[in-house]
Amino acid sequence: MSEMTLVIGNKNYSSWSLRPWIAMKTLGIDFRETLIPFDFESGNPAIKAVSASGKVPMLIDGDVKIWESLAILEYLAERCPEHHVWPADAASRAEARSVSSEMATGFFALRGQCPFNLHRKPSLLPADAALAADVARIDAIWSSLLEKSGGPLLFGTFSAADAMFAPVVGRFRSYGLTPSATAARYMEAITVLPAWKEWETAALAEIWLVAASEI
Ligand SMILES: N[C@@H](CCC(=O)N[C@@H](CS)C(=O)NCC(=O)O)C(=O)O
Repeated sequence: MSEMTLVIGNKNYSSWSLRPWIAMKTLGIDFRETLIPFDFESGNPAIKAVSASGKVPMLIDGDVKIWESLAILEYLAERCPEHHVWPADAASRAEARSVSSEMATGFFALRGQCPFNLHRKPSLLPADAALAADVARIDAIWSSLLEKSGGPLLFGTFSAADAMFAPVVGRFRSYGLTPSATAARYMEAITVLPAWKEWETAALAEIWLVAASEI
């Protein structure tokens, strides 16, 4: 089998890229990485040359191109079943897919107001009801899953659901959003993952600045 390539954006800013990347690294799925820095002023021509959607991440597996982070995770689950991308138990798997879809399609206040930005010096934004509601819902998801599984990750060991929420952990930290003690323990469990550390170190070494994400 040929090696897969994951095309990603700037590690400091590309929350969607982090999702399949941290999953592949943590689950031990081999891949080559191609990083294309954002070039918003020119309309990201280098990304468009690779990805018809104009967005990253994109996984390339021979002739097959897969985009949309959740679709990439599903593709990996089928292609590499031995790496257990989703929880083994059917009920947990269904729940993991539910919270992952909720993440992929929601939380617009958090996503809009708190762009992923690892080099941001943590500070609070003005209080906002929609943002507070997103934080409360995420906290409730994490807390109920952790209570059920016993942690340290949402379904005990790492799964695609953790990949989907890892960038949220980054946002909570960068904007000083403080969840419950259980959720705070989950944030700790994500940020001690070797893959998280590797991504963060690379992000902090980047020199590109995306003005729209500097809040
Ligand atoms: N729904 C997509 C979102 C991908 C996305 O928005 N990627 C951003 C980077 S984090 C991007 O490529 N932006 C480039 C642009 O909008 O021009 C996914 O799940 O992969």
